[in-house]
Amino acid sequence: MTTTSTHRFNRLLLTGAAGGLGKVLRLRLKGCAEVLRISDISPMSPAISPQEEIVPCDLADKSAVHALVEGVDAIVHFGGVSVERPFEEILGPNICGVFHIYEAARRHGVKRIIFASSNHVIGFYKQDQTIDAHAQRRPDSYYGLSKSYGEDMATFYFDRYGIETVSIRIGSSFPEPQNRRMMSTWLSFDDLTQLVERALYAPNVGHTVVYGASNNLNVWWDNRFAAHLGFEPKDSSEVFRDKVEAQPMPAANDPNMVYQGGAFVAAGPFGGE
Ligand code: NAI
Ligand code: 15L
Repeated sequence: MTTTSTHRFNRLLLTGAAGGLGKVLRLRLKGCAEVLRISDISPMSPAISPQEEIVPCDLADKSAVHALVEGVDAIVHFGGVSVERPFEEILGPNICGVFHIYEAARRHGVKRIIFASSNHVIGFYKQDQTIDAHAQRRPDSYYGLSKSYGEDMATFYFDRYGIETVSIRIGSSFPEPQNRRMMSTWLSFDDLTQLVERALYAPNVGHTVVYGASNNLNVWWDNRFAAHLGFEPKDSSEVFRDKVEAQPMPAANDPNMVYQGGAFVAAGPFGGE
């Protein structure tokens, strides 16, 4: 998908630019801004055009994040720990990091943030339940808790300072669904791109929570509270069904077959106690 947007933003910040989704968005968001400032703690490949600014940064470092955010109009915040880890490893990048991003946004006048939240905010719902954005959160991991905290941060900074956020509870965004669970949670890169663009450009989003899934046959998430974004996923995991169903059938009580969050619900405890 190519963007149809004009250069609405002067300078757009993308965090997590060295990651799986960051690499995709780095290429696909370039039409959204005069300058795309990309950042990560991990090495990033050299600038692909003069339009890119590469700014390495540790999200846990408050002053570095404040310098990173200075001069940007909007933030696509995809950086951080993206899987379940011991709490101490999540704390700096995800919990302190999201605070640093919002506080820097306040200080530097940024008005819109797109937050890469996760289905692991609601991972303890069962796969036979359909939930909307108002369903009580049921985080399935320290990682899911950190994303839940990020969503609360977004609500607070909108209520207190008017900074708007779209929190995208991404399902599973990979080139292809990797297992049966992902037949429901899969979000294609084209649909991810469309959703991030809608989130950047839709007016008056306040703090909107939207589930990020493609137009899959069996989706567990109802996006009616995010209808104002105009997100219309085009892809479907159905084209991968034969390949996925060629995998051995897991046991009926395998978390990947029971819970929306899959294996994350069974991770830990850490530390051997
Ligand atoms: P990823 O792990 O490939 O990328 C995350 C990036 O964040 C990495 O490049 C990493 O170096 C960077 N990072 C980690 N700690 C950092 C720190 N202290 N300071 C600065 N950067 C740091 O993950 P992926 O798949 O690209 O996901 C991107 C975002 O979307 C993450 O926030 C993840 O939680 C979220 N997400 C992704 C899903 C998916 O299916 N890919 C599903 C749900 C949420
Ligand atoms: C996530 O939040 C992770 O970042 C990603 O690596 C996948 O595990 C995804 O959720 C998923 O639930 O499939």
